[in-house]
Amino acid sequence: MLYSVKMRSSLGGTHGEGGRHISGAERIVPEDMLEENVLAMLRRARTHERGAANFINVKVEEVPDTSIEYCDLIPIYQMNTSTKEEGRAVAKKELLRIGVSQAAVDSAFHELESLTDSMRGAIVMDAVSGERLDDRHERGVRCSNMDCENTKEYEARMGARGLGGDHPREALVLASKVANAPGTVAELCWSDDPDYVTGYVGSKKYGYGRITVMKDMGDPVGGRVFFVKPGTDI
Ligand code: WAQ
Ligand code: MG
Repeated sequence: MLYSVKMRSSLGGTHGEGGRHISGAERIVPEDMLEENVLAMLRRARTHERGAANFINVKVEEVPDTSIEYCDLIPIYQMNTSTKEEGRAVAKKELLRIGVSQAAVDSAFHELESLTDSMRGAIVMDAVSGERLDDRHERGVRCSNMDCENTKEYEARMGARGLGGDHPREALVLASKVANAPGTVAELCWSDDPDYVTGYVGSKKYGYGRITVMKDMGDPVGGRVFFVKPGTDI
């Protein structure tokens, strides 16, 4: 039997309402890994670089094997950049190459660059008109219920390529689920962890386009945009 473990944490609110988002994470793990994963998430929320959370919600739930759908991870390619300006220019070019319109690229960067603090989820955007389709403000839409099938083998292979650790794994798993969802054209992401400057442009067409520098060191504002085909049932 597998278990879903989900954590969300915040700082400064009451009962998790109104505070600042600190971090969220989720795994799907076998029973014998459950306790260590719950502890790892508690530790993560309390020692996060965005702040030590004072509200932490951990949810544990059985996942029936029959409810699981498998898909391949999208292939990784990398674009080396050294500044935020260079990284964002590369991301824009990559989105256009995938087939997102200029209007939608402009709209996405306008939305993300006018944030004063991070969102908890993603903006869903029409890949042609650039119109924002969700009405969830700073909550956005969260991609959920996902993990890689074999974490040990994954870590061994990715570690060997210098891509071990939580950030790349979680991002690649999320990007793969999003890229495989009906209607998705592309995804744009950079982290809200102040010291994590790497981001990516994801798509089913080309894979996980890792962009080494997409923001300034110390910047706590990150976000995601899911670009979808016009008419997609969101
Ligand atoms: N669903 C939708 N949007 C999300 C989710 C989710 N499950 N989790 C986070 N977001 C949004 C939210 O707006 C966050 O502010 C933003 O994405 C950034 O989230 O080295 O760490 O978890 O290859 O900070 C990418 C590069 C790292 C990894 C991304 O994102 C690599 C990262 P973070
Ligand atoms: Mg984060």
